[in-house]
Amino acid sequence: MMTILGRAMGDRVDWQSGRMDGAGVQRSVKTVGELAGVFADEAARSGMDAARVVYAVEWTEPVAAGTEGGLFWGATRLEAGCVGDEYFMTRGHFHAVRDRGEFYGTVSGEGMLVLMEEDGATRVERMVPGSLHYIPGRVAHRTVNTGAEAMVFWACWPSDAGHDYAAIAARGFGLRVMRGDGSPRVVEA
Ligand code: PAN
Ligand code: ZN
Repeated sequence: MMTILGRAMGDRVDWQSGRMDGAGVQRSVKTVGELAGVFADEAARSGMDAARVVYAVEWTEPVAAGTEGGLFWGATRLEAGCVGDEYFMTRGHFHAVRDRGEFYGTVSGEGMLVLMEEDGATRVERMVPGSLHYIPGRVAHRTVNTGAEAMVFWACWPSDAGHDYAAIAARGFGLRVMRGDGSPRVVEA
């Protein structure tokens, strides 16, 4: 007896590179020039090549953004580098619908996931190939590449989560991850 399998959605993933392929795939790139105010050393940032890519995200939205009960899927490729002494990182956000959680799973590179509660309490988790991270609702999240290679991780988040960047622009995270002597330094912001 033969089982006829259902057809998967048309999108494809390349696990290692984090690249996706397919009609539904969206892509967003953030350059040094687009990250004003994110890093502690704004003078260092504005002196860098504004076109240099810090990170790129590819993802698929199988249902419309805002749909309750759906999921989005995608990968972030965060390049290696520093702004002054601070490692390249994502802007970070709370989900606009605050109680929505998320999974991250690292495939390559090394870094840190910075997690901040609504009261500002901040902690970090090490990201290494194979590390799986559950980000609970109401927790802001940012990733930092502390290695010499690009860091790639996959993510799955609710389609109605949305992204609140304004809350982070206003107050930042409680910790910053800086280049240290031999190993990264996690310092109070
Ligand atoms: C991720 C992030 C991605 C880029 O897909 O959106 O890593 O980071 P910023 O959105 O903070 O610029 C995610 O957490 N989605 O919810
Ligand atoms: Zn998120």
